[in-house]
Amino acid sequence: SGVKTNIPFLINVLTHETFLKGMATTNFINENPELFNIKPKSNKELKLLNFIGEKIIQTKGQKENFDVPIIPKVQLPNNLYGTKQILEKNGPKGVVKWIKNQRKLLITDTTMRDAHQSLIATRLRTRDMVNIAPATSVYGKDLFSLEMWGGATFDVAYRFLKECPWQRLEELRKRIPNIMFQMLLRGSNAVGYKNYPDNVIRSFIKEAKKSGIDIFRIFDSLNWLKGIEVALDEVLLNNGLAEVCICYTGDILDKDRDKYSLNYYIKKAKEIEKMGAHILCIKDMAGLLKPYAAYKLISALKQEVELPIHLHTHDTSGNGVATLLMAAEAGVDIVDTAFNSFSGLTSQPSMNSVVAALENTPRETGLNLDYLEEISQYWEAVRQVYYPFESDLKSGTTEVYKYEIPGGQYSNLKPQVESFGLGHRFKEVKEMYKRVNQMLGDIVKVTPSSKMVGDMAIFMVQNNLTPENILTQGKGLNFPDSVVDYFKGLMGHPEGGFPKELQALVLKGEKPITKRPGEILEPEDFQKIALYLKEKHNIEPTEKDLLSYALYPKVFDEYLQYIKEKGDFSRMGSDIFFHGLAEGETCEVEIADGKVLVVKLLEIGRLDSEGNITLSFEINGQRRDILVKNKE
Ligand code: 3PY
Ligand code: ZN
Repeated sequence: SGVKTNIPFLINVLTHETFLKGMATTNFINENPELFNIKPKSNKELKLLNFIGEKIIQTKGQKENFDVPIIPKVQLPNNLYGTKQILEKNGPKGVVKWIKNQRKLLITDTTMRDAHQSLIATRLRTRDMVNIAPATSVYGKDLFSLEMWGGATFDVAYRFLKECPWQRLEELRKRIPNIMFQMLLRGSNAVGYKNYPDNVIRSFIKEAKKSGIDIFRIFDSLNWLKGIEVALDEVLLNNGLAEVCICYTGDILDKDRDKYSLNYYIKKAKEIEKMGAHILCIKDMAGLLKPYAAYKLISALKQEVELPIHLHTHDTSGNGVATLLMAAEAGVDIVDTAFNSFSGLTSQPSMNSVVAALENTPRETGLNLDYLEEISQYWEAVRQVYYPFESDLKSGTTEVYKYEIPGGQYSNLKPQVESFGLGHRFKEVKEMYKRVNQMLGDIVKVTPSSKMVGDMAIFMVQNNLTPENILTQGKGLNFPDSVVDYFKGLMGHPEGGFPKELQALVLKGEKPITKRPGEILEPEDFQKIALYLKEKHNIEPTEKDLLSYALYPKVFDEYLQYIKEKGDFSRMGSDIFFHGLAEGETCEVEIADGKVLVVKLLEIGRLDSEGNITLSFEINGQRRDILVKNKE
């Protein structure tokens, strides 16, 4: 009777080749003992099924239908020639000269970095980038650069996607040999949220360059240029293209706000030119640069400095394309855009729109709209599976001019506020963000200073503090770490200095530092890290591993542990990675080079009395069952 009620066994019988061919004799069962075998065969199989099983439970087996992204078929010519070749042949100075000789508006695509950082909480996986890389290389051959690394993508890759950011860079480099790669580097914070010792910054830049980065876009979160000296020096030493930012804040058209005036920007631009940068970036991280202000700013800067100018903005207000066109009119050299389906809202303005707008004008970009459309359509289908990470912002909002919250933070602040149980007070937090900024003396807000303002705003709402009562009510309170670091001078120095009374309150008598933080931090001991990683994870660490640990010890530790325990699913399709399988659905999963498993979900069983669910799969034609804990 055991045999009769054993459904998995029966399925094994019914799907067996011999049985299907009608050749099963009375000895069939005795001759095929594997018919009783329904447990996963190998550890790898088990890990894979456990991973998929957990996703199935998370989505309660309700997986939607997603469009399959269509990868344009391209012929890779062997003479692809682009900005990367100009850099290789003529060096950074040659690229600068080439930029200056262009009449067309040069275009950077940010889809693989800032666009997904701003729209889907930085979750875009390497696999989805790698699949479209050859087509990007051919159809985008006239792009100036791809911003595809840095910012928040580094730690999110390890932390949430369980994949290696260095590998992403190298895989893309292999497939896109002709377009310059660009990264966002947070000055002395590298790709983190705090100041790192100088030897970490230097080693990070060296490795990033070796792995394929050409342009380093460097900024300091307070426009404190001393904070980027080391990074800039190292980029120049490694023959990289150094693009140094002025972060844009305020409104140069508003006569009542004179702290960040046109003169402020001109002064900074001249300093940056003197420091030896190759390109000047206007980094409008919140999308505050209005179209006519862009015209005014770029016109003035083109008069005052020789450096090519690269404009970065966000479309949060809905004015992004207008800003880029006005900047083009004023002579900006390069602008940041994203493929249409990853553009708009808190992301960059649409590349397709800008390219179309400039057709048959003196600044025509040379990019082919039909080609761009095909790549956009790929990204449109890819984006569908990432819907759990979308913000609920449905249309642009001019509120951003009031609150000055950067693109990435805008879509992240709400979940952060909700996690403190303050979801119903979100509007108050935004208002407080603005008031905290004023209380701090109107500062530049971009990672990590923006996070500090956000943390402080939440803290003040939580504790019923206001700028009026903080000096009395705030006594004895422990302020968020980011706020303490800021007042200690660990993020550098704001224009106009710190408000003294508030600083004393937060630091509780501790003295702030006056030097560059990197000057007082102990150099990182990479040998010690190497020993630790060898011992703990049994690996021969590469330079890159050492750096990843130095930057994010806990995150990197957990990543290595995860890969060891649960497995490496970086080659799995994103629909499965995020949503599992639907009943009856089959997928192919590459678990190692060339090793593909065909997995089908046969059935989601019922919940048993111990809170477990049996999931029945078929792997390469063999029935396999696993038991998964139902997490309610
Ligand atoms: C980052 O630092 O990640 C940013 O995108 C800042 O604008
Ligand atoms: Zn940005």
